[in-house]
Amino acid sequence: MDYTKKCLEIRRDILFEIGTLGVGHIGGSFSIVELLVVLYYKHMNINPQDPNMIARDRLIVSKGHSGPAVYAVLCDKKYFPKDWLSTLNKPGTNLPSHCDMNRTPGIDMTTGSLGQGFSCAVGIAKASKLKQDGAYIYTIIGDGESQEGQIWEAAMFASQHKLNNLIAFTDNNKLQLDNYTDEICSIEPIDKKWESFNWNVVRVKNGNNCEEIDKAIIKAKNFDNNLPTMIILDTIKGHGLSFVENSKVNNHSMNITPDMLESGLKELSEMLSTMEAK
Ligand SMILES: Cc1ncc(C[n+]2csc(CCOP(=O)(O)OP(=O)(O)O)c2C)c(N)n1
Ligand SMILES: [Mg+2]
Repeated sequence: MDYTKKCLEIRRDILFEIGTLGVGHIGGSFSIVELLVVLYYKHMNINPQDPNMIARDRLIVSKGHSGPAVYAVLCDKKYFPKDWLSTLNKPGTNLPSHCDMNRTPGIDMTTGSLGQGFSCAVGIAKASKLKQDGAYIYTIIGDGESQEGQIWEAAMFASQHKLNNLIAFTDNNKLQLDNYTDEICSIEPIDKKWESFNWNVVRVKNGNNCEEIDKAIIKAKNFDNNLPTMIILDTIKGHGLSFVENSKVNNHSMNITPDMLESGLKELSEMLSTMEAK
């Protein structure tokens, strides 16, 4: 798997989705592209022909506003046809801006109210343990989302119940809705917080590097202490496209004009061609 190429293609599709609509959560979608690619193309035991396969691995994207990123990957995996991507959040769509398990094949939990999806992931991991089905349950929370008390209630339950089938990620992109997380309500030292809740903790310095993410997941699967694992990914919000990344505090939900869509698609296509020429 050529991770770099796949990430460029996925970013192109996310930009297309949001640019076609004209507005959307592009920053937090771009920061988890590498994570989604490593999960869906290397680690997850899933079957796009049978989205509800028994004992499949699951991904609960608790920061549900990153739906556009998940849709780009699910579409590439052939869960649904490509023309769905131009319907993002339009009336009657199967791709609402926030993840909805009743509308989109491949979405394992309806999310968007921050904090709640993580509790669902913990519940699903507990159910999987009771069924002894051998599945891994993956879940992604945001750094801003980590300010929610509900996260820490679920965290206590997961370690007490020895949910070592649960591998969670914090997309630590340092920004929340309209400012730096540190300036609003800092979550640091976030690794020590998870350790004190009795979780295994792995911190990935470059959370937008597929190889580093892959190593962290392998490490999480190989702990032999029955505890859940939190992988903290130090990411960049809006990573991978210059005008999005440079917008920083303004890239949470951005208006994308037709000109921005065109220039962004051009930038990503040029990066793809440079890569292919090598
Ligand atoms: C309970 C709840 N409160 C507020 C919101 C509105 N909201 C949506 S995204 C967001 C910021 C989240 O920041 P973070 O978790 O860091 O996400 P990311 O940076 O990855 O986009 C907020 C406040 C929400 N969806 N749910
Ligand atoms: Mg954030």
